[in-house]
Amino acid sequence: MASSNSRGFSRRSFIAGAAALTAAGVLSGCSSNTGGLAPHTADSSKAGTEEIFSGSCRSQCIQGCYLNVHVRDGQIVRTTAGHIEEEPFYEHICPKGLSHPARVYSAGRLQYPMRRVGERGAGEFERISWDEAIQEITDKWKGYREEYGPESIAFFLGSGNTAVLGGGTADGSVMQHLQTVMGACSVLPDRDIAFQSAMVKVFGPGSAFVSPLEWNGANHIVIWGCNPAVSCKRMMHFYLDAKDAGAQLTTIDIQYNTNAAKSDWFVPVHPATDGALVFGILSEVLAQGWQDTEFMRAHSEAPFLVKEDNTFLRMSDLGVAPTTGKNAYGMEVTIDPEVVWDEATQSAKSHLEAEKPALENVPEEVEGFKVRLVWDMALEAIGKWTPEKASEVTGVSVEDIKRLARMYGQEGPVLTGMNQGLNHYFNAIYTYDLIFLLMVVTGNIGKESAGLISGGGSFGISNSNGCINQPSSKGEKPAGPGRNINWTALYGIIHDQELLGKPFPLKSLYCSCTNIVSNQTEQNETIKSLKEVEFLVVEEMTMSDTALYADILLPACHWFECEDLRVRSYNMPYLVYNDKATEPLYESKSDFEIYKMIGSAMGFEDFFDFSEKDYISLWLNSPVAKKEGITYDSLRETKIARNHQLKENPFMGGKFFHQSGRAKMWTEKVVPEYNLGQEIDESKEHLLFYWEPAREANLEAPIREKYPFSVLGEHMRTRNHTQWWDVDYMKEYERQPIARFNPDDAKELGISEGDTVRLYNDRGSVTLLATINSGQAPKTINCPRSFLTREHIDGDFATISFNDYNQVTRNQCYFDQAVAVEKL
Ligand SMILES: Nc1nc2c(c(=O)[nH]1)N[C@H]1C(S)=C(S)[C@@H](COP(=O)(O)OP(=O)(O)OC[C@H]3O[C@@H](n4cnc5c(=O)[nH]c(N)nc54)[C@H](O)[C@@H]3O)O[C@H]1N2
Ligand SMILES: Nc1nc2c(c(=O)[nH]1)N[C@H]1C(S)=C(S)[C@@H](COP(=O)(O)OP(=O)(O)OC[C@H]3O[C@@H](n4cnc5c(=O)[nH]c(N)nc54)[C@H](O)[C@@H]3O)O[C@H]1N2
Ligand SMILES: [Mo]
Repeated sequence: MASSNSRGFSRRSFIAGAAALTAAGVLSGCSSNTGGLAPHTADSSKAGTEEIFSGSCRSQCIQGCYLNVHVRDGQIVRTTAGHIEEEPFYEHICPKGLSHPARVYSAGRLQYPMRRVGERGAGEFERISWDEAIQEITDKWKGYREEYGPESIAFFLGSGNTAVLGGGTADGSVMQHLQTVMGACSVLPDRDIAFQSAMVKVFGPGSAFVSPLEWNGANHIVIWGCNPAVSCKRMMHFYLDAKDAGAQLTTIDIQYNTNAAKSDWFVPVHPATDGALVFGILSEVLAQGWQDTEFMRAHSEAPFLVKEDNTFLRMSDLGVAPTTGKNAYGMEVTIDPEVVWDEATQSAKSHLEAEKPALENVPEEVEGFKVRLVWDMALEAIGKWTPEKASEVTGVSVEDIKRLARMYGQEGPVLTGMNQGLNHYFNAIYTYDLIFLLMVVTGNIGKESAGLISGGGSFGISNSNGCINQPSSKGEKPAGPGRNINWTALYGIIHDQELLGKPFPLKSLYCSCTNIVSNQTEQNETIKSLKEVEFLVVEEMTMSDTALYADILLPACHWFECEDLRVRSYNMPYLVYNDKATEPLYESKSDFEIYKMIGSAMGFEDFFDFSEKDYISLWLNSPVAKKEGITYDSLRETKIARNHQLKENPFMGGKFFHQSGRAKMWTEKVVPEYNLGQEIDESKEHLLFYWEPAREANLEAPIREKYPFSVLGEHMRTRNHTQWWDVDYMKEYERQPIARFNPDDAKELGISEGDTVRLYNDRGSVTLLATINSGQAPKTINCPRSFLTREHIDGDFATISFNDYNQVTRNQCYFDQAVAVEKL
């Protein structure tokens, strides 16, 4: 993988940008570089000695490493990997974790509350006191609530802090409690959704990931459309350990990257054509008879029968009254089992009772109903493909498609590692559906060392609902959350003050733990929203691109300056209790304190009548925490606590989380995840064996005549999204935005290493430096993303994406974008 070659790169743009900002006063409220290191009143008895506190990386890099925070004379001096007695296997730290002192003492940190004095976005602020800030926010909000109701205020909670006392989207965070108490709306980030949606659709809700403890037993591990060497560094250790233990490592990607270099086999594929690749693989699997028929018969919906109205034939159709029972979560549900054709008795039976559910030779009419067998429909869909046809669409050779078929069909167990690389396209939902189906058809799931690898998800331990809905100390219930606002709908609501023809007087937006200007699609649309919304509050650690637009800007402290509990599981199956290692610098405060102050000043003090200990204890009031014996006091002692359930293979024995216990292949009723009045072509959604190309990343898309290149923005090695932008060490490795070109494309465009280029389309443009790398696929460009606007030579990478969703899935499509290139 190319590192940004410093030869030919200039700092001019960054320096010029910084100077302009200072002149405009943008960096007011931020510290000078060593500001935070001003003399401290150190406890003289501890002078020179180092104390170690417990900490963790709380950004959403899907790793959540456990850190030791070393403090000397009241200063954070370094970080090291925390020790995990039970499983040293999980002890890691990466350069981001190692550079935390530079974040704590960064010049970019916000120091005190501020009020905007210039244009929105100009970043001109005046210093105000906390009392003034809270007064101004709550005066405005009380007014809006009185005039327009609680839904006139919306919260955007991002992934900046994955802990429960502060927390953006973390399960059951105090932030979510505040929103629920106020009855405020949520603006949904709508990121990374297709992967999760497809997973829930095919396997049912719940954690679906195989613990790294099982990986060594796999024959094959496929890194499919994700970039662990950069974006999941801890996981990369596990991948390489498994390779050392004998697993063959394969990378399927649109570019030759570090994962590919470390793999036994690299399969390059055209962008967003992985679904077509699966069809090619499946056609070969079937041609060779390598499908796992018995697994499908017992553990999938392949033998189910679909009636003319697209619903399943059920026992109630046969006159058997439904019963009630418990689903996989212990919830009372109606049970009306699906019917299959039982080959053994040649009769219609409940799938729970049939001896041998048929996968062929099912009568066209069963018990008076015209039916179609799900597996027959799957065969028809797969039958439209051959390895040759898939090869044409995907660019993968026929030989490689056949080799993948052999791997999945004959050489299991196979573990399939995915993350969000396939997610950021308009057709993502179909891609994931198909890869999951490949796992089901070949029986590479629900068995030891077979299944899905990824990160993310909740810890499976929390009393999240209890936290969010915690009654007041007087016993009143919270109002309950207001409506969810899809990201694509936000600007329309702000501008028109209505949604789908009905009034929606949204007046104020509160952003915490997120930098939406940089991180949501189609930046110019985002900026329009932020310019037009009546009152914008941003709670931030640094002067992010979003902070520049705030009417009131609140300084949040660094993670090491407050007590908290990191609660996302990722591939770190331990909760990590975070000590307050030092006092918050300047006037910054913890998210916990800020939310409590706002909630109380809004008149909801009885809902915020809790201490850190109370809230964490409530969060731990769950069956799993009790079973594990985890309490607030035990956590303060041990600092970390494992959820041992996460060791279990979630589908062992082919038990899926749907009520039928089977993996899905057919959707009875198409229910889109969002309603913005879109038209829905249901024919694409019933049978999960469906694929269509991406919108702009597709090589054949008409738009490619005008905009010949698709652009990937892989996540940066040295940042977590835009966090760490203010850490200078990291810029030694990734100094400023670059665009990576394939050598042939560069030649055709007349571009040499270090040239300045502009990428543009109808939505936006970005000017950056070119680098040339033969690992880059032709007609694609890769711009590692996460730079702030001020770091670009001109424009911003985030302006070129589109802000629109697939008909059923609310999913931001960061990589589905085409541009033309101009050499400057
Ligand atoms: N250092 C760092 N780590 C991070 C983050 C960060 O910003 N920085 N962000 C975190 C978050 S929230 C997330 S969601 C994850 C994302 O984690 P990943 O999904 O691992 O990260 P991406 O950078 O999106 O990498 C996508 C990979 O998919 C490939 N790819 C893109 N399109 C296609 C395609 O159509 N087909 C195939 N087969 N491959 C394709 C790309 O070439 C790239 O190698 O990373 C997390 N970890
Ligand atoms: N072009 C493009 N855009 C993308 C992606 C992509 O692949 N390409 N990936 C997308 C994905 S997958 C994701 S998950 C999103 C992530 O998007 P965001 O959730 O917006 O991620 P961050 O940039 O980490 O922003 C978090 C902000 O929270 C602040 N912060 C950190 N800690 C705290 C704290 O304790 N309290 C408070 N109040 N604030 C804090 C940080 O300073 C930072 O500005 O980005 C998305 N954007
Ligand atoms: Mo993400």
